[in-house]
Amino acid sequence: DVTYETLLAETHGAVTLLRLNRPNALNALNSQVLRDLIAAFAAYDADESQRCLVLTGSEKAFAAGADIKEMQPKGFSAMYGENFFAGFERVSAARKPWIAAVAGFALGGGCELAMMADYIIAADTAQFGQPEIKLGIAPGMGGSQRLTRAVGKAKAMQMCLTGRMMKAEEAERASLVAQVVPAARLLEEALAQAQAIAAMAPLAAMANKEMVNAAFETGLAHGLLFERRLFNGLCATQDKVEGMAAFAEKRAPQWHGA
Ligand code: CO8
Repeated sequence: DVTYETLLAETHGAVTLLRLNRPNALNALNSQVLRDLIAAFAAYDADESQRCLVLTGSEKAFAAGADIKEMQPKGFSAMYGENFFAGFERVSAARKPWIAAVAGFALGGGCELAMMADYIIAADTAQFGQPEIKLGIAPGMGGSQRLTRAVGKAKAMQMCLTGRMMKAEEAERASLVAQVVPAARLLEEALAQAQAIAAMAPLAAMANKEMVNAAFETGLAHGLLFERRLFNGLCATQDKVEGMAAFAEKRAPQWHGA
């Protein structure tokens, strides 16, 4: 298992588990966390033995936002000039599937990081929010866009303008999270789902992810065409032949990843 300064990484068979690990700052995201996350996600995407990833935090906080103390001295020139926090796109651009397992606070950049996941599983203790307005700023890692796409304008606007937090149960009702589970079972449940995904044909997993994501980038006609092209493409894989043969023969498939 690799060690990062701000991240604990373990492998559980074909599943990578990453835990944000800055307990003294409620996992606030600073430049080091960003570097560690980019490295860990690059390693995951490149490692053929790894088929799904779970990103989690602590019981108290997934992440309480970007690190306010690091941002405090930075004005426009520094933020724009350094392209501060550039590179987070590489986390959202992971080609392979990943799940955010959120307990406690997911605020500001923490909420935005969770929303970069393919989906979120929340503990019943989870609280989501975009409280940036209280600091005289606004979301900067995708929150205004991804939250609005997830929960719609009314709730996104209310959360961004008032900075209020949304608890797990409401987050599930509002489709921000796929599922809420008791806090004690969060990791077990996320890892079980990740193992199930990891056991699927890997090209099919990437294609499923890619086509659902295309729904956010295209109109319906192009999205449907994109889906059909990928679908037809998958029909040229060995794993399609194997998957259908295994079904017909009432046995478990043996994936080739090809
Ligand atoms: N940054 C830095 N340190 C933090 C942060 C943070 N976001 N959140 C908590 N901490 C630190 C606290 O300062 C405290 O440290 P210390 O013990 O040294 O004083 C420690 O973590 C524990 O925190 P609290 O004592 O405050 O714990 P509480 O349980 O009392 O409160 C809260 C928990 C409610 C979560 C509270 O900590 C809080 O409000 N945190 C800030 C939440 C916030 O405003 N987040 C948004 C930050 S802005 C942002 O994320 C912008 C993202 C876009 C960046 C784009 C760049 C291009």
